Amino acid sequence: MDVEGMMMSEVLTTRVAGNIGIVEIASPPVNALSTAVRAAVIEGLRVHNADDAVAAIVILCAGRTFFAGADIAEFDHLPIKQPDFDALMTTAESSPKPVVAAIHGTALGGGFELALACNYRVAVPSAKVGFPEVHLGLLPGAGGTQRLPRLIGTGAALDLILSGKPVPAAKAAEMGVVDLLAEEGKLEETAIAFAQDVAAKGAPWPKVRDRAVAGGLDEIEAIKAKHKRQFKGFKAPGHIVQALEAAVTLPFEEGLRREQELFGELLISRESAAQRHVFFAQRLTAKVPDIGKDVPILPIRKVGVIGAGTMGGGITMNFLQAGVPVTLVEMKQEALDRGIATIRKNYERTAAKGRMTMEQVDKLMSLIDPVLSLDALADVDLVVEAVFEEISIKKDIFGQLDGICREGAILASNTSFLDLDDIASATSRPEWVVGMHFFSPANVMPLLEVVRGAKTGKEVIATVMKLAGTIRKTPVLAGVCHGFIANRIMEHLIVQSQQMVLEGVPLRTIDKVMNDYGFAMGPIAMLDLIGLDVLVHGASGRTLMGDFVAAGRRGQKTGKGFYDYDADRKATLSDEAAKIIGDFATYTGIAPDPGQSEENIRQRLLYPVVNEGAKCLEEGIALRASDIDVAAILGYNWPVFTGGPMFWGDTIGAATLLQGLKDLEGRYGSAFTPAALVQKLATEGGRFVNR
Ligand code: T1G
Repeated sequence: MDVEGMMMSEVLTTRVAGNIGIVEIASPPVNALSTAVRAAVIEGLRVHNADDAVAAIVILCAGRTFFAGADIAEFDHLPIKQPDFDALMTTAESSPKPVVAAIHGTALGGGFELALACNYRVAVPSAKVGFPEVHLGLLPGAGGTQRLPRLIGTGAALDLILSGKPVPAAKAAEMGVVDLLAEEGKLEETAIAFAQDVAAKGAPWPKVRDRAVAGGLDEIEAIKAKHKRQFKGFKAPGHIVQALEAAVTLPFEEGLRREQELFGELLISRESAAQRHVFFAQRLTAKVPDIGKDVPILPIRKVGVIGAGTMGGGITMNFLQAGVPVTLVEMKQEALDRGIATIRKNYERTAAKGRMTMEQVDKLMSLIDPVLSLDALADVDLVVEAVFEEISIKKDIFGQLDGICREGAILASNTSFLDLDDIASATSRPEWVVGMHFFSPANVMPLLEVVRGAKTGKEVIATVMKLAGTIRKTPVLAGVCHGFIANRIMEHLIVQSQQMVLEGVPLRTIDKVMNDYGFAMGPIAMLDLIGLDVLVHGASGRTLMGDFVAAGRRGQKTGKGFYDYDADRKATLSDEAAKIIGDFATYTGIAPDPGQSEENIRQRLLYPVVNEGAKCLEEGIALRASDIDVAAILGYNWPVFTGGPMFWGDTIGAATLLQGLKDLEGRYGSAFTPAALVQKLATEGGRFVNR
């Protein structure tokens, strides 16, 4: 449709400013390069190249950002439709008139690649460019691995692509990626003026493809070493290296073809499907079906944290970093002082690494109001209780808060497994009580389980789910049960590990099986890291952990637990630990079975986790299977390239899972009794994760 010399379509607007043709795309939320958007850009370029009045072309986007990459969802529906990315890049790069990319927001993935296929790039300082594909188990598959090294050199290009991190426009300008920085708010006019200049200067206009690649294979080796931790279990980093090697050794067109081959292999890989699942899963968790945008979000201007120990201190730091003042309550001055000192020490350690200035440390610390009485919480908007995991203590505190806090204050408990409804019953306002379960260290681990009590109000849930983003956490809604979601499903891995240890399975074999699956740390090593005294808390009767603790073997923190640890925390086997295990095995009378196969160990550790996730879905404890995956990945570092326990369960298939559980149930009892949902999916051929 032609309106005042403009061609409008759903996503494309072409207009002319003087002798400059503008291709404007509007495809919210992030102008992802879907098939329609690719076609629109090609059409816009065609229109302006056919218009004799146009001397140069500017490509820009409406809304919050320049193209933020491919439409990731499109990769679940292969083959990629025409016009594909190669058609788009070729059209831009072969334009007879100079093309300028005008970048704001985040030009990522294919968006960055389109900018590199243009002759020039103009950006505002707040813009960023980058290749996050590695986080999706992919590589820049539209020429990025071939063009970027022609601009910034092999090593810098490989580093940027392997890191997956965005680069601020000013840095990109220093690197030669951005040709001109525009003033904020003046991107379009600056890009138009720049285009007029280049048009006036006349052809030829530079093409990235015509530049030589600076830096050889030696640079690749050096950067590979820097990123070596990334390679274990992941497929994309190795393919990215091969693509950069092609850029160094092959002519441009052949390098493009090699990149396409490597991209195609990744696109159909299980790892990429898993990582793309996690991308969407993490953005789904905040959506609660019965809580719409009409439910009010309450302002959280001031927070109270009760308990200045490890958890309370970490929780406090989350709010300080979001600029929210915290009234930190302890019962004794000495504990309060210790808590404050620990927070300061954490920040000073960050400052020592150059990631913060001492002025910023002091500013953050100034947001803490340390107090010794709950009465100081009368005016806070939210209280997060982080005291000892003892129900009577928590109920007493909530009973006091009921009489102290203002009406409309949210009362949250950081309990990791106690009954939130029981805690809420200690107040006259259970609709204001919610669980905010952080994972240790609370200022680092990204998962926040938001526990919805039977009476928790919708605005409380809506507010806390939104607040999670403010304190840079990913929220997962959980119902009330022992352990909520992450601890509940992962408890099986800990219980089965101990059982196998008592059956005589070598510690290192158990850890190796989980390392091979993709966990950075095996379950036995993890127990030593958590601390055996922490795990023994609340247990009744004699336990293996209790025997270790009695022998002074509390884990890494004491230099000895299941393993012995040297000054570098390197683990070695311990005769003393072996004796403790043997004595306890004799005490329990457990039948020795030291020769279990690695496959049996793997199924015994992982199948009950998936099975418990199925029970969480059946009971409504978790909203969706992908939430369980996010909880396991962010709470326990479940290997992201498997997609998480439920996505992985789908990968092996419900029928295989069911048969495996039945076999295990026959040998090891009811811990492996298949959930009804597993039986149902096995019968129907269904999946846990449906997107
Ligand atoms: N595809 C599809 N949907 C996307 C998307 C994408 N690339 N990026 C964001 N969304 C959706 C997201 O699911 C959410 O949807 C909404 O947009 C807002 O996102 C060919 C192969 C751009 C920094 O990996 O990093 O190009 O929940 O909540 O916090 O070689 O989104 O509202 O329904 O994250 O402001 C490479 C991924 C793709 C960029 C904005 N590009 N996106 O963050 O918003 S592969 C990426 C992001 C590729 C080429 C290769 C972020 C953001 P909903 P959001 P945000």
